[in-house]
Amino acid sequence: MATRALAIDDVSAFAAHVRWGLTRPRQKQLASKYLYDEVGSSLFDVISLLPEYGLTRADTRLLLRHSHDLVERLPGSIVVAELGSGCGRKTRPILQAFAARSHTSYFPIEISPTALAMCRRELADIPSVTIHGFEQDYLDGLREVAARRSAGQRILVLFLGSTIGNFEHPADLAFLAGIHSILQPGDALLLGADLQKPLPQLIRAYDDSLGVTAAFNRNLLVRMNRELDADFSLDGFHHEARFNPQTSSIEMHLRSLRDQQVTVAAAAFSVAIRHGETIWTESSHKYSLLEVESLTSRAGFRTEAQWLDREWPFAETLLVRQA
Ligand code: AVI
Repeated sequence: MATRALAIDDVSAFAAHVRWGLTRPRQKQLASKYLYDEVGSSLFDVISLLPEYGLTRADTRLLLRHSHDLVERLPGSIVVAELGSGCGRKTRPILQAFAARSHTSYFPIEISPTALAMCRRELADIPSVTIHGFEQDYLDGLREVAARRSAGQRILVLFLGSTIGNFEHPADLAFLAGIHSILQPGDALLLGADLQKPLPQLIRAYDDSLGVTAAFNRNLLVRMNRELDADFSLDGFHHEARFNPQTSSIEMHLRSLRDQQVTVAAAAFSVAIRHGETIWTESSHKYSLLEVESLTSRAGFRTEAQWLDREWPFAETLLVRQA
C-alpha cells in the first residue's frame, strides 16, 4: 500500500514539474533528475564507457591511485556514505582500503532501487564491509546515516562523478551547505569535480558519435509519453549540446524541428512549441580549481588533500567539515 501511494505521489510531482517547466514564459526547462528512469540510468552507464566521455574513467583512476592515501588521512573509526552510488563499481578501492584496516559500514544512498540492488551485488564480495542501502533523496539518506553512527565514529561522504556540476548555481552551494549541516566537525567529504577543458573535447563528450547521449536526452520525451500520457513525437526533436561561457557549463537541450502542439494528458495541459525552440534538460558545470576551493570553503569545508587527473582534467578533493 505504502509503495503504491509513493508511486502516485512521484507521478504527480513529475506531472507538476513538467507543467511548470514547459509553460514557463521564456526558456522551457526540465530538471535533469528526470533523465534517470531505468532506461536513462542504463544509458548513462553506457555513456560512462564511451571513448569521448573521459569523466568516469578519470574519477575511477584517481580513486584507484589514491585510496590508500585517503584512508591514511582519516584515522579512527569511519562509516562511508555515498550520495548516488550508481552501480558502486568506482567505490570498490576505497572500501577495500578501509576494510583492510577495520570492519567498515557502507551506506549507498540512491533514488533508484535498481542501482541500489546492482551496488549491493557489485560490492557484496568485499570482506569486512557491511552494506546498508537507503532508497532516499541524498540529504534525507545522509540524515539517517548520521542518526545511526555510534559515538566516536566519523562519517566520510562520497559525492563522486561531478554530480555537483549538475546543480545550478547557487543550488550547488546550498547542497554542500546542506551536507555540512548534517555532518559534525571532523567528518569528511570526498568531492569529484570535472574541470574546464578545451571546447571541442567537451562538445564531443556530450554529443558522442554513437548517439548514446542523444538517446539519453530524448529518452525524457519517451518517459513523458509513457508516464504522463504525453504525445511528443520523437522525430520532432533533436539533441543539442552547447557550451554556455557565462556559466562555464555544457547544456543539453532538445530542439524542436518544427512548430508543434504537445499535450501532456496526466498534467492536464497542452503547449505550443515553436520551430527552433528548445527544452533545456541539463547543465554540467566545468570547474576551475579556484572555484572548487571557494565553493567548498563557503560551504564550511577545509581542503585536506586534492588529487588531479592530467589525462582528463578532473579533481578529487578530500574536505573536512569545519566547526
Ligand atoms: C551525472 N553527471 C555528472 C553527468 C555529467 O557529465 O554531467 C551526466 C551526463 N549528461 C550527459 N552525459 C553525462
